Amino acid sequence: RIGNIDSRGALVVLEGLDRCGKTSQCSRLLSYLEGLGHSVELWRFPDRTTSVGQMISAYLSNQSHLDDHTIHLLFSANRWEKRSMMEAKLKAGTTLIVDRYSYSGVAFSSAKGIDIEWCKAPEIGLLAPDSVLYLDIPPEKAAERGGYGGERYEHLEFQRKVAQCYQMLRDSSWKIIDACQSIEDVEKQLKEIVLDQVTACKKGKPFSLLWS
Ligand code: 2DT
Repeated sequence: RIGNIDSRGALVVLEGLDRCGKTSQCSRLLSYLEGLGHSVELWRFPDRTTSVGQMISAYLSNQSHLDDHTIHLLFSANRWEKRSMMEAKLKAGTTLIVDRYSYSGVAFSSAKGIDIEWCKAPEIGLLAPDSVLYLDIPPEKAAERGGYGGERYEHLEFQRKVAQCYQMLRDSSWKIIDACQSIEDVEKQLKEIVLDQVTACKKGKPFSLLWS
């Protein structure tokens, strides 16, 4: 606590289709903020290191088969098991750059035809991001980039459905970034938005919860 404000870290989430460039932008943001002397960590969901995460990983690599609702709840459980650590880090002043979050959870499951409200329900009460950076790319363009790794969801047809489902989740915390631009141009825009959020959270911007 500085004076009478609760200074904290920012919760910044990157979302988008496979091959939109999320992961490399996350690491660029990490080094940028570190360079400015901020306390910052890179997180990703699914977090495959936990026991729930290992079940998810086996499912994604087609080593196991699970009912669509079951895997949805496991993805959500994987966020819930990290929730208290997330809140503690933010309160201690650490900014978290998070590669995928509840929006992936809802977009990928509702793309299979599960009701969107049902998909959102288990996410209620998780921390809401201060900013959702959506790296916008047409599914065809992303597919052209190649390197789909052969995991369960890495097919153009399914990615098209996911893109439509993401559209329905946009709210005021979203910033849509054109991910067809050069890596450097995308990076420049992301840095500006993230630095603004880090500053706002240092000044005591209150937490909010999903799903709002
Ligand atoms: P990567 O590890 O390559 O990002 O792929 N997914 C992710 C879901 O279906 N639900 C979720 O809640 C999350 C976080 C997106 C992970 C794959 O898992 C999908 C791609």
